[in-house]
Amino acid sequence: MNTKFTTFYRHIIDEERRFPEATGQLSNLLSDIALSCKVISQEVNRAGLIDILGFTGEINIQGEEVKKLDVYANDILTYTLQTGGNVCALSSEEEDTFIPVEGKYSDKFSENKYVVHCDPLDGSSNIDANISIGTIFSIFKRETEKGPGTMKDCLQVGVNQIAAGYVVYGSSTVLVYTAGDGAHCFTLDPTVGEFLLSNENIKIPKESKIYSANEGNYSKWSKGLQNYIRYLKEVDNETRRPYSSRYVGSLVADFHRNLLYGGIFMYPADSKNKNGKLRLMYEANPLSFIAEQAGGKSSNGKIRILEVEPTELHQRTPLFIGNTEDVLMAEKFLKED
Ligand code: P6P
Repeated sequence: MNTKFTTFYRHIIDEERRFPEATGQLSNLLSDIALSCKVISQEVNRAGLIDILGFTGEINIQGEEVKKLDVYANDILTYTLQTGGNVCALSSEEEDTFIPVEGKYSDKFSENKYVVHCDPLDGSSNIDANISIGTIFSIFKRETEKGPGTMKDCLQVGVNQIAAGYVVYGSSTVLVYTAGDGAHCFTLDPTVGEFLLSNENIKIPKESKIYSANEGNYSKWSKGLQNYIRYLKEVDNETRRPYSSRYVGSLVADFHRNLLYGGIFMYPADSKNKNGKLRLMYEANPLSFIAEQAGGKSSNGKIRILEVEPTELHQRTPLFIGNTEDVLMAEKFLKED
């Protein structure tokens, strides 16, 4: 495909053509999300210039100080999703519970078909240091027939995802998404305001030598995990060890680098946080869908993330994601526990 002028919208319309029964709602929904992220990108890039930095003084459900850009990104995304006519329910890291959405049209063919889980601005603690941050989204088809969505529509296992993606607000703004037919990367050209295809059908490089983890938590990790980290630091040319440690502390930035360069990202459970820190529905599930579409693997250390049955909207999960070979090796060491 001539990537020079393949916009995100052109790409999703071409994807839609594969499904004759498509009503166009998914294309419209993905388009709405992309538009929201263009607006968020503007604000993120201007944050240093206008007095939008600093704290609103509010505390979100995660017990974290909420920065104004978090609130802004959440407002933009939740407004767009609620008014777009394609979503029956949505959840956000910034919202205590899910938001049911009334149907916009009457006939059943255009019943709001989708559910969206999102992290409007992940890594926001890095905003003031100008470190890359991002938006993550996960899309399911509703389970109920019609009307406003319910918790049943929201709490679905990851394998049910219809589409997923993230946007990294970094040196440039890139969007990576999958609708189940490969993972594709688009770069925002701010002069025309379009996401242009920059990397189609991304595949995680076969051989990696990067690991990403917050080793400040080492003393709280299990023996098996400590042994795995020590294994990665041993010298063995055949297995490309020692690996390089790369950790930004912003999930989308760490994940995106490993997706393109190869590597394993870990946010494990520890003695203080039995389920780790990251959230299943709007962090682990969407990135796991993308990782698998790119030929990688993602697990909670024992089972495939996409097969973890959710019980709560904001539930946490340990996460090991990236090269299949690396995730399998990590799981092998964890079996020692
Ligand atoms: P730690 C950022 O706050 C975040 O939610 C993710 O983006 C990131 O991967 C993780 O937390 C970093 O956590 O404990 O290493 O600072």
